[in-house]
Amino acid sequence: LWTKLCANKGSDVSTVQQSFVQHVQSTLARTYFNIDNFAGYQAAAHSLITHWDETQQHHTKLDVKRVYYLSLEFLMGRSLGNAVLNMGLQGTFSEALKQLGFSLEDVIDEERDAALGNGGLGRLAACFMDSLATLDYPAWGYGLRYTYGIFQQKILNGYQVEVPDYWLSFGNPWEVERLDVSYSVRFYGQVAKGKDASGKSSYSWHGGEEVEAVAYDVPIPGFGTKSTINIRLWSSKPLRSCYFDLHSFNEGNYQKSVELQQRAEQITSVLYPNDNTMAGKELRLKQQYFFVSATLQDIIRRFKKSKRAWSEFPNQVAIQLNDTHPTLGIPELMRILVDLEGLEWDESWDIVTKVYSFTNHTVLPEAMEKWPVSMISNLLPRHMQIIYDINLFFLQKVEALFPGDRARLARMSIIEESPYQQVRMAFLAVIGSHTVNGVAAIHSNLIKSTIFSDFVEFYGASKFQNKTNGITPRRWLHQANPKLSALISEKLGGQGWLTQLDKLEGLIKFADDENFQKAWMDVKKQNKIRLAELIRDTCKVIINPEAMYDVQVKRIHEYKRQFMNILSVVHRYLDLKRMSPAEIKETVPRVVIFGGKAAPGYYIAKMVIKLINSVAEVVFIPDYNISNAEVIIPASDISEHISTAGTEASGTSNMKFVLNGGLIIGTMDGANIEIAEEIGQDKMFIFGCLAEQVDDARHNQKYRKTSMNPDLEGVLDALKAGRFGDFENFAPLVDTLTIGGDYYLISHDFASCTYAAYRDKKQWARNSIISAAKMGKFSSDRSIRELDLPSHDPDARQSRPAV
Ligand code: 26V
Repeated sequence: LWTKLCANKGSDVSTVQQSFVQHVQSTLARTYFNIDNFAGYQAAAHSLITHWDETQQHHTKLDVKRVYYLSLEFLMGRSLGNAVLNMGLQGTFSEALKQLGFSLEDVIDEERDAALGNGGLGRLAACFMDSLATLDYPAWGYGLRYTYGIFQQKILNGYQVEVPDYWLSFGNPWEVERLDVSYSVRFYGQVAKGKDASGKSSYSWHGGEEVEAVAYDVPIPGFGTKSTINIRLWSSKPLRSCYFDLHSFNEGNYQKSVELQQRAEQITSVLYPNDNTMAGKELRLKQQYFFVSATLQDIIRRFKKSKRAWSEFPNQVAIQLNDTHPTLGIPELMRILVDLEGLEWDESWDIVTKVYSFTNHTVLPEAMEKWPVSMISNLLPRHMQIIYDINLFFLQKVEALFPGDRARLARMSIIEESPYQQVRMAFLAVIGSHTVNGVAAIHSNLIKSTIFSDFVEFYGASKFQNKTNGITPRRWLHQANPKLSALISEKLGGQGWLTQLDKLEGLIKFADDENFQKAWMDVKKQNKIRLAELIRDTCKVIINPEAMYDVQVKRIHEYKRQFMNILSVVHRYLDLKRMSPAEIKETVPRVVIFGGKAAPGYYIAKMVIKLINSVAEVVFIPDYNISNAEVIIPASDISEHISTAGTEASGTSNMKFVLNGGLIIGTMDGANIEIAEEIGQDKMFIFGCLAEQVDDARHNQKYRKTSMNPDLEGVLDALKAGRFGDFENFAPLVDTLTIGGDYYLISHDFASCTYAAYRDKKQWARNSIISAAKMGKFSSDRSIRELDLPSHDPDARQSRPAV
């Protein structure tokens, strides 16, 4: 009977409507005459997720090895539009809602972004989940359910103001609360040393405080498959057994008893908004341990159901660490195996290193996670001992291979000694993993020759691999740019390209076809009008869709050089002021569009925002996020990816822009290099210092062996003359170029960064088409296939039983 009832899932208009109405009435307890677009959104979401839980049972039945993607960040954006497209229900939902008096678009617009991430790293995790589901991998994502996502950015008087993102205030229909899935997590306390039955030393960690981790599951439907995978997000709660600190309560100290409860909830309260800088706060360390403790308990509980021996754990479990943030999972798994399961150290270490692999996402020194030994000893005393032991056994092996090389031991030690003892999380991650990967070819080579060079000598090069990032074409073209998607499908005779992106190459033969060029550029024009409307509504600025749109949207950081971009805008403006009317007529009208958040404590980045807003005729779109990115990216003619060579590990928006027919201005950095390899350098505006020249250029800049670029000097003079408001404001910014030694080489790269032609419209259209057509490599499906994960499930590829 159950099977019969569960199988009763039609995907026709009337079944969708029945489900919708049922959710309005019973889930939302509303009536049809009292339902607005927001309730429409909620009911639609509930209708979609009702029957999503079959893939797990299927994988359990198949008893397959699973891959676990551990990430402190998932930058998902909205889900409704994506879900209907992935499930092939766009037409049905659109019609079903229309007949009920709703527009699907308006209903989609009611959803708030799930913004549980900072930028590239969090969005990559989200793209990977889409690909894992689409490719039918038996995968789980694990993360934290922050009560507050990345802050909302308001611009007041040109300055960034941060507003808390209380994204759950009206509920979240996409999550399933699993009160039955919860674990307790310990902090602080003591380690007791004892002896086990055989007389061997044993350790137990006790005391301190405990909190509860409760699971919330977010289903991720694959595109064109019935596979749905899960992201399991943990929320912290007070331990069920001690909702009140009874002792305090009995003493009449009500205040204190509630405090404990609040301390527990604080753990998953807020996403740390630093991107590429390490703050070193104890609460962040707590988040990381809370996360890995709950996740490993869950993974192990699932493993134990199969009643296998521990030696089989690596045949059943693969864990990918998204940066160093979940690295405490390494000593935590050791603690579980040695202290709780009674395995020998060597046997445990063998298991651990077979299970973990680690992705590095940055080489910036300020982003490298290091935690004070004193802090870890206090918060996680047993883990600190285990880290010391891992280090000891590791350094003994280094010593055996390189006898007497004291300097090498100091360089490779997990513990940095000076100015005070700190744990180098990246080294712990390398030592505890079987493979390490970078996120673009240049970056993977760089980590081998810089931060991990000693480890390459020790382990051999094959442990260090490259997995160039990718993006999901489902969200970043099909969903964000429906008109271009339709045009491509029409030309290629179907939607096969959405799961085999290499098929886009089929467009090349139309690159010179004038009708196709026109259709292609028409779509761009419509997308530009859509963006002009967004800018009108959010910035109260009217822009001209005939002008070239020049876009730089990404987190604000000195290494990304938004400062250089705005200085070049001022330079072109000063040039225009000098030109005759005839000359001005020859120039290409250009609208320069910026967007991006600065970390709240990053003073220089915030001043860059203020400067951008002080230059008239430049648009700064507030609160750059996934949802407005979906409008901005398809509308760009040209976009800026202009980091100092060797600093941007990969970048992923560069891929999104080109896939949507935008050209790019970029340096030879990150994935720009591989994009150039695929589409041809001639189709990009490439400029600037190469990575291998950076050291020399920096040296020369710092010791003033090269003088400042004269155009740049002219721009700084205009700033100093107060052309863009009180100079005092901007003095610290200008100082970074002078007394700061211009570390990011703005002067060095300034001459060549300013111009891009847009005059020959035909040539532009051709370049745009060919570039997009050659983006096949940059699908996140390709990245996932390369990750060498447990094999996927060929039986899952049947059409989805829908609602
Ligand atoms: C670092 C930290 C340090 C501790 C506090 C919280 C926090 C949050 C984020 C980060 C940044 C990690 C590095 C990162 O985001 N890298 C970016 O990764 C993208 C995906 O691989 C890549 O495309 C970008 O180039 C790279 O900057």
